[in-house]
This record gives sequence, C-alpha cells and structure tokens, in this order.
Amino acid sequence: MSKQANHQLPNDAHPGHSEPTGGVAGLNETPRGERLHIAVFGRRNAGKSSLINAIANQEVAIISPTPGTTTDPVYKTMEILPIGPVVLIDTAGLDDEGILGSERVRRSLHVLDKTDLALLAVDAPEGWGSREDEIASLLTERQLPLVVALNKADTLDPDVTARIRAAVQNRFPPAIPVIPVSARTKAGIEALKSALIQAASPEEEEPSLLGDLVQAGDTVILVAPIDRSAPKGRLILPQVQAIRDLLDHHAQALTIQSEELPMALASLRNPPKLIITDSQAFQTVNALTPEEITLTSFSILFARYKGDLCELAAGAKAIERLRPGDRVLIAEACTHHRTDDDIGKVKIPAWLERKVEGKLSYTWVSGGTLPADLSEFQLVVHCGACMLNRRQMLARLHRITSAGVPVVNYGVSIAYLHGILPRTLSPFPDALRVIRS
Ligand SMILES: Nc1nc2c(ncn2[C@@H]2O[C@H](COP(=O)(O)OP(=O)(O)OP(=O)(O)O)[C@@H](O)[C@H]2O)c(=O)[nH]1
Ligand SMILES: [Mg+2]
Repeated sequence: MSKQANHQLPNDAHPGHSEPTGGVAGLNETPRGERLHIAVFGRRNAGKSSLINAIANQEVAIISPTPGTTTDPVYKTMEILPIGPVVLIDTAGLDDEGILGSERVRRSLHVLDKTDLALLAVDAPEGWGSREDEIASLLTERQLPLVVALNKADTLDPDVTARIRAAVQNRFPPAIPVIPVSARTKAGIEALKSALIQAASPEEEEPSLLGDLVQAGDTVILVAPIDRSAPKGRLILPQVQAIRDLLDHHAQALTIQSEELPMALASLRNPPKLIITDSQAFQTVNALTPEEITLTSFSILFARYKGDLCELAAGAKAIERLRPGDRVLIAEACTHHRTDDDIGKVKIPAWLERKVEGKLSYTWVSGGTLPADLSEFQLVVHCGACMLNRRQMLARLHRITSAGVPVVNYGVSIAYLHGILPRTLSPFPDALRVIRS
C-alpha cells in the first residue's frame, strides 16, 4: 500500500480506530461505530474471558486461574446472527486492588461509556455478593440492557445453581435474564446468546441518518471534494454511509465535486431534495446553491446521528462569548495521520482566532480519553465522531456539558464560523430554534 493510500484523513471526520486493540475495520467490514458493543463485566476470575471465548467460539482472550489475568479491555469484532455485527469487549475484574488494580478498574469502567449491552459474569460457586450488587446497580442505573451469566455451573449441583438464580431474580427486575452457563463445557452458551440477542433488540429506534429527510425517488447531491487529504482509491466513511442510507430509502445519490455542482443542477429535471456537502467546501457550495434548495453538511448529519444536534448548536452560540486568551479543547476520537493544513490542528484554530480577533490557548487530545478536569476550558470542539457509536458520543457530550462547558463539533463550528449555520440547520427545526433563541 502506498504512503498516500494509508492516509486516514478525510475532511471532516476520520476513519481510524478508537480502541487500542481489535484492528481497524477494513473497507468491506461494518465500521466499528455501527456495531453493537457487548461488554462483559464482573469480578476477577469469574470467567469473563472464558465467556468471551465461548461466545466467539475462538481463543480471543487469555484465560488463567490467576486472578487479574485480563489487564486492559480486549475488543473482538464478530457477527452474532441475528444481531449482526458486534464488538465483544472483555474487561479487567471490577474488584481489582492496589494502584495498578484501580487503574484497571478505571479502564474497565471507561468501557461502560461505549457499552450498548452488558454481560455480568458471576462466579457461581462463589455466589452473588455485594460486588455483584454494586456492578448490577451501576449497569441498571445507566439503563444498560443487562444479562447475567452464572458461570462455572458445571461445578455445581443444578439445585444450587437454581437457588442462586432465584435469589438474583428476587433482587432485580424479572426482565433481567439470569442464565446458568459453563464457559468450560459450553453448556448454556446457546441460551446465553439467545438472551443477549433478545436484550439487544432496541426499544428505541436510533435516529436515521437521512431516512426522515428523503422519500423514495428523491435525488440528493453529495459534494465530496477530492483533494490531497482524500484517501486514495476510496470514499470516506460519512460519504459511504450517506450513499448506503439513500439506497436503503430508495433515493438517488448523485456524488460530485463542488466544481460540478452547476452542471449537476442543470442536468436534473427537478431540483434535488437536498445537497449534502463536506464542511470544507461549504463556502463554495453555499454560493453555488440556489436559496430554495436545502443545503446541509455531512458533519451536521452525523452530529445529529451520533450525538445531540441541539447541544452542539448551543455550543456554537458559545463561540460568540469566547475572548482572546480563553482555553479551547480540541478533541478527536481517533488518532489519524495529520497533513500540514489539518482541520483540527490548523484550520479550525485559525478560524476561531479570526472570529475572536486574538490568540486562544489550545489543548489537543486524540483517542479515547478526555482530560479529567474539563472545567478549565471555555469551549470544547469535538470531531465528527465517525468511529464512535452513538452511546459513546452522547456519554462524551454529557461529560463535557455536565462540567459546565459548551461543546461544538467540527462541522457545526465551521458552519457557524462561516456564517452559514442557519442554512445548514434548516432541515432540523429544533436545532435552528436553539441558535435563534
Ligand atoms: N470449572 C469451570 N472453570 C471455569 C469456567 N470458566 C472459567 N473457568 C476457569 O476460571 C479461571 C478464570 O477464568 P478467566 O476466564 O481467566 O476469568 P476472568 O474473569 O477473565 O479473570 P480475570 O481476567 O483475571 O479477571 C480459569 O482457570 C478458567 O479455566 C467454567 O465454566 N467452569
Ligand atoms: Mg480475563
């Protein structure tokens, strides 16, 4: 693969990978942000790694009789039919002790932010203790769908297992399945998978990327600049996902570069329902798009799909209050190769400084973690989060706003700084009201 082909830098969102292990989703694989994240929690030695291996039916995680074998979260992407593509996450025991132990517990708890479905592994011969109570309460407080596995059932008399099961079911809502299982003999693994499948059925539909904006037969123009930061030989994730979503809804996608926009508009018998542009081509596309045609950006679509568009719009308004010398955190969820005119490193900082007419003090973070103390920042500018799942992004936004700090993303901030946010929010009346209020 040539050096350029390896570039991970799209214009307003970044393919890459947010977790340290498990690899980057290939071009033909479902992106990790679209996969259901199933994480196993429990005490050390409960058989968490053994359960992951039994569910995956392969040796994904190391198992051993020594408590504390798993130190860092381990990620395994796989298909579980009929759920489809998932990420299984093994974690370190939540009862680990000492300085290193508490660091492992912190990392395990960090996994909670990205968990869609939790599996609590119980060492059945040890029984259900106060630690299990704590973990189960933590999971249910977060309203995470939960399945309890009473592991090592092979070592117990079935009557004993049944008694533990009844006791657990008395403490928690009957809706929480408690499955006796043996990761060693594989007895109960199919029942456990069925329980996971059932718990995974979403009660609330995730918002659609474009489904509520288009109807079958509509034409949507996608503006995808092919500049030197575009990856060689392919499109970036937000573009691919938009095309796929339009196909799902039987709409037509016409993908062009900005120079071709006048020609594309002239060639259509009816105006397009919508034009979606890369944030960095906003200005050109805005000038070329007639008033009556709705224009938005990939970043704004993903801000809604992956996060809270109203919160991000409120964050854009906070740019108005920024003063020279203020502290701004620029947070990217993945690590990617940066070019000289990188959007997060160079372009947005320059635009913000032009707006405040002075220097700002920047901190950059990339990868999974946000700084412990966010309250020292006057603004957080977050990337498009293409590699995060919705729960993960909402958890990050919640952390930032609960520290009293306004947050925008790249696309919303760029639109705001170029004075065209109202236009790009026009398909989303709630967010439009926020910036007009
Ligand atoms: N008898 C029996 N032993 C099991 C079962 N599942 C796991 N074990 C044993 O329990 C021990 C711990 O298993 P692990 O899978 O490493 O447990 P863990 O929860 O991942 O442990 P840590 O990573 O140390 O937190 C190993 O010796 C396993 O062989 C089971 O179903 N039956
Ligand atoms: Mg383990």
